[in-house]
Amino acid sequence: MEFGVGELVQAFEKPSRAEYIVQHVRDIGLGPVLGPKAHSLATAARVHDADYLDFLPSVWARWTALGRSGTALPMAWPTRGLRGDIRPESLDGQLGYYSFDATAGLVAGSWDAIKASHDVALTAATLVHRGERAAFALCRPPGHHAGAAFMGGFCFINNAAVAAQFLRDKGAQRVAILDVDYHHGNGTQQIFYRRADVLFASLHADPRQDYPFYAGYADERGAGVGEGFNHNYPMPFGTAWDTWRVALEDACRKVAAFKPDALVVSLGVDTFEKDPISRFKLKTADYPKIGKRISRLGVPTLFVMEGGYAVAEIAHNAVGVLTGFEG
Ligand code: 6XA
Ligand code: ZN
Repeated sequence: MEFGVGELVQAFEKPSRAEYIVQHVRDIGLGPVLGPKAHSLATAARVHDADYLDFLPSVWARWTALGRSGTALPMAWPTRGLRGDIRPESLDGQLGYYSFDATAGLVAGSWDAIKASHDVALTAATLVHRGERAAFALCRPPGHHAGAAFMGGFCFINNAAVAAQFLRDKGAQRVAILDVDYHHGNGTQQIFYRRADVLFASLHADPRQDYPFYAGYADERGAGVGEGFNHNYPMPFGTAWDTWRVALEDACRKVAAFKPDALVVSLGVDTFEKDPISRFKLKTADYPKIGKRISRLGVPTLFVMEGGYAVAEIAHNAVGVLTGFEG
């Protein structure tokens, strides 16, 4: 469940999203479909704080030990003027301490799904490391809103960030992350904000108008040695392909100038005109064009699934990017 307008509603981020996509991949014979191989959290610990990674698997047992059921959700946050430097002992306090919103609820199977999603990303990243031109990590839950020590926006572990760090640790000198989801990848941005070895470029809804509201503005360009390695392209409600593609072109030029050894694409298809929670106007026919442009970068590419909630069309849109990439 998640907070809807005035009530708790069935979550938009649901299993059928991935089921439709994998079925379509099989139907068109896009490539072998592999299950995830279990990985340790060692790479995740290089982009997330250790205490946050200890907290996540503990939530559900602690929630039920309090006699609760339903969905574990935070209800208080250390906002401006409060003591964000203190980690409370209470589970309710810690849920707020480790989140930036109330849209990352946990239920009984959540940790297993979070860990499996992380394993999917690392299994696919390994294929790219071993020389595949591209691989697709069909992750769910998604990851790009998760920061070093916070969850939010259906995200817990930042799968794309873990994969990028993995590729760095396996020898890639520079890794670029291109985030084409409708929402700003605020977690990914935060994780790499002070680094020059991982470039982050994100195309998304203007945070003045849409979630995540408090990050994603064009003047966020990185800090310290990372200054100039973060690029945001906020766009207004109603943005369609003719405008969106100009931002994609600019972002791809930034990526090319960076000369990355590997590229991670945070692939959200909630830019779709019929997406139930988004306000861009991309059409199904636009998605292969995204893949084609990314392919022209000529960089080994890992696609990591993020958002997209128009379930009937999600498979054609997400897989459309991949077939456009394949040419
Ligand atoms: C919360 C919106 C969460 C956005 C999730 C998403 N009302 N992120 O698709 O990419
Ligand atoms: Zn999204």
